[in-house]
Amino acid sequence: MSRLSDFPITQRWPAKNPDVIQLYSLPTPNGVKVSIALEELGLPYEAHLVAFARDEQMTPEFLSLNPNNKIPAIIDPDGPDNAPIGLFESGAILLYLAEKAGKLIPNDPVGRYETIQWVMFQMGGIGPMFGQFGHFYKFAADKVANNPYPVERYTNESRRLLGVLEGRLRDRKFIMGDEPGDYSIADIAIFPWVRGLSVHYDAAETLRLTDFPCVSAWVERCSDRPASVKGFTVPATA
Ligand SMILES: N[C@@H](CCC(=O)N[C@@H](CS)C(=O)NCC(=O)O)C(=O)O
Repeated sequence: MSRLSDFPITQRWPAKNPDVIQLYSLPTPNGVKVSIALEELGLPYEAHLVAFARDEQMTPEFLSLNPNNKIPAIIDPDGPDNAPIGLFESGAILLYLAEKAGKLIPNDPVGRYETIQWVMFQMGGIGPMFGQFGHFYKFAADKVANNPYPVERYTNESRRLLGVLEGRLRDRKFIMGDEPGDYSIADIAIFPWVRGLSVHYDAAETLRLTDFPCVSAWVERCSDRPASVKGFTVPATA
């Protein structure tokens, strides 16, 4: 598609500023990864709310951009070869934005692949496992009231993953290193999910998060950044 207006999603969510990146999202742990990255990178963007309460992720317009009916998704009107590019999957979007801006990912190949490795650790481990934990522990608790197995399984798996992070962060301020410049898309991919264990699932006690002091200090460090504070509120839900 050669113009932003060629993307059917723009019929339901029209662009007020068609020259900037269009973000289709909701402030969930997956959604805020992208708003936080956009804020950190200083890339201009326009955010559109995809309201789950109205099942908007299932509309033909949204599915035309992401057939997998999940936020976040973006269109960059100024993609490769000066043509618009549409993308879904937050890990792919983070990589795209970091490489477009030349920030939040190291330039050297080893550091770059190491960063991608930790982004994938979030995409394949933290996201799906914490997500299942939250489902059974909070959102579908009534459905498993007589069966402790799902909560036990995902509690154990979530704690195991937190242990992996604790090991990584024991001697580093950020996933990729100790310097302020080491803050990367690996941090941005992971910390909103760990924050969500308390903020979205109220599970700090059940998961005994005090066993992971380096992880907790890192979540605070990342959450306090101005770009994170702003990114948590995008798109506005009211
Ligand atoms: N692997 C995807 C996961 C995205 C995802 O699970 N998004 C959720 C919100 S956090 C969603 O859109 N759910 C709507 C649905 O499943 O209908 C990514 O990282 O982008």
